[in-house]
Amino acid sequence: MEGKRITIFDTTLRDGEQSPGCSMNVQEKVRLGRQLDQLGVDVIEAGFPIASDGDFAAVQAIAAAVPRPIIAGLARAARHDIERAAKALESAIRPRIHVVLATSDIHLQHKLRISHQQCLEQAANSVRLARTLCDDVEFSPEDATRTDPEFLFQVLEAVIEAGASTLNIPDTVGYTVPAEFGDLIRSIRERVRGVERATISAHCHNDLGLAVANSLAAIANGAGQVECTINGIGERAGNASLEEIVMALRVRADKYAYYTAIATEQLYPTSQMLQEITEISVQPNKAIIGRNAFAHEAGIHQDGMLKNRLTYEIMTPQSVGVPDSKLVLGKHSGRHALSLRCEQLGYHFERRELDEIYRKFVVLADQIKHVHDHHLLEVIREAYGESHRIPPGRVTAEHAEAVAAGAEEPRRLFPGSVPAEFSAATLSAGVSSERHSEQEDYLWGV
Ligand SMILES: [Mn+2]
Repeated sequence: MEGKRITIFDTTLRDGEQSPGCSMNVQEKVRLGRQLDQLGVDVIEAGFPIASDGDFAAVQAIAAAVPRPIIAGLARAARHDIERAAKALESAIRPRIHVVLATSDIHLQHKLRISHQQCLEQAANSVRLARTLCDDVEFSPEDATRTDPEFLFQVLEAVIEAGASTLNIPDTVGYTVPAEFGDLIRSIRERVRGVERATISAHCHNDLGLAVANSLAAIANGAGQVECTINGIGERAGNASLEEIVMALRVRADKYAYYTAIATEQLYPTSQMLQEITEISVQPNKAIIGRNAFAHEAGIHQDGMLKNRLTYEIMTPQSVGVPDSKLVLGKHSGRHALSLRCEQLGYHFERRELDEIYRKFVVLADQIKHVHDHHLLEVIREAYGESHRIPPGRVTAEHAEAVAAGAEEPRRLFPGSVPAEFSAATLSAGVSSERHSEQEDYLWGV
């Protein structure tokens, strides 16, 4: 691998769990923790031990069950929090205490009611205390992006001096934009005394949909760690999505000279596990791991895909662990895709015959959103019965799979599944029978 290695700090179990409806029990957290280990994350933030006995137990259990990654526990800048975090991390091989204290005027005046001077002292003292309990201490100035930069630099200098080795810069409220956040990271790198002894980290929220873009801007300006979550879950609009950051760096290695230790083919399985545990699905068009992320329906796209995947695919589904990209048969599909599906189902048609199937298919697809295999089989049998079955000797690998899956049973697989209004009359009236040129294959769905 070329370029600089970026540390992936996963906070699915801490910040992610703070999303409404995403709480997990200890067993579920350990299960996901093991999967995050398979995925190859560098740091697992396992919880906030002072928050509840359940959180404490989860951090303890993950520290014991997942030995490879650094296991982090969150603590506010207070003695009891820090001691509780250290206690929960006792059995971790590589523990990290993550100390957080707000630094913006809004938070200092309205939430903490302390002065700048008190904030500076509390930050440094807390980090010093944490260092007596743990060699690896990370400090986060909460609401950093709304903090006066000069004061932010002072706080960062104080915590480096006190022994923090990671300086995490949170965009707690998801307010910053890429150019601004990149500038902030660069100015920290240039202006903070002792910064070369520490790793700068980014922690971005997605309130404006910019969490991943902001994280990439931070990396491009010197951040060595990003904090992110699977499926982008997290407070409010969520955190930066781990899978999007990792694949942006990987697919655009020509633009970003950085790499991660993530086993990308574990992205989809990890995402699926989280959806199963939380019973919260990602939107179908979610980048990388959404149901439609590798689905192609438009005819021109399907035709291109079947000829060469590079036409419409910038990464393979296999590279992120998705079984295969799906050619969804819908009303925008072309003949090429339809013909392939027919073959997969065990039927071969000549061009003219396929036209007939295609016309019926388009009428049906107008009525129902997704044409499933059993619908297509009924269209085929209504038109041609079993006369176009591929003889057993010519069975292709896909055909064999379809047979194994029971798709070829000589009966109506799902009786009554075709809408009643889908009759022979609507079929013949639906589309005129003029010749379709090869070019027309592409026009459907452009
Ligand atoms: Mn957060």
